[in-house]
Amino acid sequence: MKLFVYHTPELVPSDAIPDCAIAIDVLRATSTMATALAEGAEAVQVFSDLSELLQVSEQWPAEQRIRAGERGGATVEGFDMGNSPLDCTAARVQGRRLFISTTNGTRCLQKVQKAKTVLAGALINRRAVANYLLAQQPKTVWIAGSGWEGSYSLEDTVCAGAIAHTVWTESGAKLDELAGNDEMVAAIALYTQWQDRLLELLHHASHGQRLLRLNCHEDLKYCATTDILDVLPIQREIGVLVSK
Ligand code: 3SL
Repeated sequence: MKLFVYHTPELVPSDAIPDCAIAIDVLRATSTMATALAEGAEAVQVFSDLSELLQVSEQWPAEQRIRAGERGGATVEGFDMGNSPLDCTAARVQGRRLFISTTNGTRCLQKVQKAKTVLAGALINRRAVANYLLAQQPKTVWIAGSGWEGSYSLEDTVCAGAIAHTVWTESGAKLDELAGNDEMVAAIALYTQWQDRLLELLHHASHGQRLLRLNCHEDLKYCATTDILDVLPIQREIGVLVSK
């Protein structure tokens, strides 16, 4: 297995297709998707475009859908919810499809959607993602951070490092056998430096600070917690993720 880390969707190669791609948006899209599926959502369907989301979800029975829209961290007017994982309670999402569009996370998923297997990873389901890689041993794995509008995000890279670190230490592989690029080694270094202070790191992150200004303290706490959900969001058809 070779693990490649890309910090933003823009850095993901367009001229190849990996065996497995993992989209990461710790704050907060992939944390929200994992939570929705863990709480019993039927599926998560992702859109980069808000009007396309409205058009497609309109054809779905109203009582079986929930529409989540986020721009700049805030809920888009007219949508059922924004992008807080804490809003994904069973009472709200169970048996429903979550139609979601966010600033960066849904764009990242779309960038890797042609991979043979597409997963959504976050700190909260790191163990489930790592176990999948350890069991399935895909040859090439791309771990793609969502970043923020083309820029690097600390929280996505530390999560990439957390996944890569688990695979490295538990597979018994040598680092240079496993590393597909320098970014993967750097991501592991970031994770090992901060693994016991992930919440503090999220407070340093520029998007963490943006969310704190929006009073999302509890979201940061939740998204900084590792391995609390045994759920693996996996793409069943283009743009539609279900729980494996
Ligand atoms: O950028 C995104 O996709 C979002 O996750 C941003 S936010 O955390 O909802 O503000």
